[in-house]
Amino acid sequence: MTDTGAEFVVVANRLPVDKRVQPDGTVTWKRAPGGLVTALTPTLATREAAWVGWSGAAASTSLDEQGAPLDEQPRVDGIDIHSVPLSSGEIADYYEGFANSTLWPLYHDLLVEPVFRHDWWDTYVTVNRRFAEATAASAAQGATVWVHDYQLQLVPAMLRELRPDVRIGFFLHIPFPSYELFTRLPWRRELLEGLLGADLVGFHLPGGAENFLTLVRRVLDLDTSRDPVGVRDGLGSITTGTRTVRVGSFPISINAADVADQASKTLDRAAQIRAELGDPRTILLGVDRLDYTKGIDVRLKGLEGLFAAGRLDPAETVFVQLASPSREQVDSYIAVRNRIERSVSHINGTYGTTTSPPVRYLLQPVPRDELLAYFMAADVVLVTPLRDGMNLVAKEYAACRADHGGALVLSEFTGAAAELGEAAYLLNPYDDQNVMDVIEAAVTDDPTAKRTRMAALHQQVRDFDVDLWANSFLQSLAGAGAANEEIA
Ligand code: GDG
Repeated sequence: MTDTGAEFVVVANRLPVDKRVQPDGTVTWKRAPGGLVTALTPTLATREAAWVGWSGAAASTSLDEQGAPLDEQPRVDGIDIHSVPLSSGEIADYYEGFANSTLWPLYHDLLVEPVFRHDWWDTYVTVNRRFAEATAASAAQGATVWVHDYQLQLVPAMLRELRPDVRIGFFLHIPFPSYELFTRLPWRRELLEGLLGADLVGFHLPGGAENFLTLVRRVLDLDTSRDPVGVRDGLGSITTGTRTVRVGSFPISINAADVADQASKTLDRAAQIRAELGDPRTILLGVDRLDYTKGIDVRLKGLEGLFAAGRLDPAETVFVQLASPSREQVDSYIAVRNRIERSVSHINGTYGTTTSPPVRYLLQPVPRDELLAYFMAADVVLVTPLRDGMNLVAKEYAACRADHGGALVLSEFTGAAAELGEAAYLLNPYDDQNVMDVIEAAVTDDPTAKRTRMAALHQQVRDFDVDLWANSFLQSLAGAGAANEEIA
């Protein structure tokens, strides 16, 4: 780190690096592949940058309640890494508890019952303060700070108090709920006030931004704009005592050109995958973190229904589900995993043979190149969440298919449906009949119609890529920050 701190600071729950401790005790840090770090690479490369986050492992020493010091600060690929330590108790209460058993289900339409616990909330406050302090210590005078996601909603206000000189942007990667859902939270005021420390609060969709404006107006009694919020444009605004907070919609995307390029190098492996699967007529594919929001059970049920009705032939169809393990200590994740695994073995037991089960299920992360090869091998990719902020898998598949092959089945309840809904095979995951009809259509439709759809999907993700997301957010943040500095 320079003596004066970084001019651009990313604050996210997880660091973009993995820490490895060798048998002799030496520590090495390696860049971890991840959506956010890929998205921000061009921005990080052009400025003196820092990243504040958690390593993913429990701190070995016990932590001071009032805010433990940073544990380590390596520099990896030109980025100053500020590792925020969490004890195993804090991981249980802040991460598995408040973030993933309270906020995650509440913000995803109560797909499971959120748990409200005051002790979890207290730890969320403590950990958010630790992140804010680490950020305050790492940012240069007048720096731009970009805080990410639901784990850190109190950081903007805490940081503003510590460092009134910095510009603060906040982006939420998951849906933002309606007044009726959000106000169940005993800490609704505190969370809204936390976000209002930012100069710009961004959401994927205008709907999330508008929910936020309504909540601020009704819960905090502040003046807000009432016009519809546009996409990357037509920002909403909130007037607090001394500042104007801007509110906008910035749909995240991917580096589509890079994904297409990488995917084009996997064609041999894609052909090999097809052969290894027994060269079936149709390969269907699902790629998800194993999460109850993703609707993995929805697609399994649809497939089973199609086999049962004789509308798809299990002898000619293989469905590959690549599931990466996620939040494995949380009860609701254990439950959905059990449901999925029961369903997989039921389908294979009923419709398979000993040598050719129609479902191939992997519960392990797959290397990036292998994932792209699966996208190239797939005739249909099934993206069927019950609720999803955006869903990058849908965009990655569209980016891979520069050959205009394949077909995308996409749930209406993803953010991606707002942009890809016209050309994808759109379904309502809550309607059993519709799920079966749409999967069947994506398999059996006329090849020319499918190519036209995929050409449109591919063009959409090429035109609206991740640079547009990052640049439009950061430009809006610069404008919002400059306006507030003038007022001050
Ligand atoms: C949150 C929001 C929003 C998955 N399995 C493997 C693997 N992946 C990669 C995918 C994709 C990423 O993980 C998952 O991104 P999603 O967007 O689909 O979902 P969340 O993790 O829930 O992300 C979501 C996102 O934030 C960004 O704002 O879109 O709505 O919930 O890139 O390809 N990658 C590899 N192996 C795997 O096994 N290499």
